[in-house]
Amino acid sequence: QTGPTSPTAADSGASASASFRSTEQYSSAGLTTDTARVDALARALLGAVHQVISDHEVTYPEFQAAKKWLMDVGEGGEWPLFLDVFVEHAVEEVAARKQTGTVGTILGPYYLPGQVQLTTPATLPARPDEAGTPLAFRGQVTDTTGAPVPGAVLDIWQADEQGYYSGFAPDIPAGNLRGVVTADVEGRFEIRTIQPAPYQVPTDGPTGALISAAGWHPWRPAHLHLLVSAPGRRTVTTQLYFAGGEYLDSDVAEAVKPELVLDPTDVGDGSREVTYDFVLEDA
Ligand code: MBD
Ligand code: FE
Repeated sequence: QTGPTSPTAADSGASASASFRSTEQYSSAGLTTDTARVDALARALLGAVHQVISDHEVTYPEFQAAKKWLMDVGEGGEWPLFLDVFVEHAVEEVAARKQTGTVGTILGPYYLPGQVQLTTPATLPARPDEAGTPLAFRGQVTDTTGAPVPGAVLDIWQADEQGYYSGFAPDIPAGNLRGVVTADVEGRFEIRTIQPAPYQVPTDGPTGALISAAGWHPWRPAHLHLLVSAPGRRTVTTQLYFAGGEYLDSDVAEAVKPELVLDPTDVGDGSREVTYDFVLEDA
């Protein structure tokens, strides 16, 4: 998947790093002054690394190759990509142990705050010639008792039919296939968009080099990203996938959960529709 409009790993890495640094919400929230916690985590992490080196009899050339690769990930701006693909799912699974309501999954590196605000029924910003099967996505946001949640907001972003995200690929207008949709007074929403394509980790950067050197595949199944929020409720960060789609059972980011798979029906005019309801627990 390369062509004149393909994002380079370095460009999308730089954008993802800039986006992460500028998204206040995620900047310093994890900083701790708890020395015992830092000691425990740093000791365990380094201990795990030492154990791998010992168990696998890692050589000096391998150590130097790893050092170079780590430097390349940083210089290419790929830490957000690498960490969200290979590590975030484990953090999310820990957080999920204490959650009820709609199942969450990872945020990923391509969220951008401050997108166009829309009201249901909403059509996501798209190019006049946007390729892809039109999809009408409808549903309702309720609380854990099933009561409608007024004032629910769905912040949605997705790849296009080539698997590229606006803001992280050249030649896609800013804000394309991104929007912040306010539901009606009963939490009902309708969002018109297109079905995204699977996403491929850029193969020309260090993350792609590792994937290829290890003989893995670089694909995520097609997905919609959502942040679903409402006053007084815990925001759900999730993704929705498509039944029958490629890579559902082998997501490189290990972020698929069976509860999150949509099965849209053909309407008959070449478009598809699907209903998915969200449940938000109390904050
Ligand atoms: C994506 O589109 C994504 O959702 C994740 C989690 C990682 C890399 C690219
Ligand atoms: Fe994604």
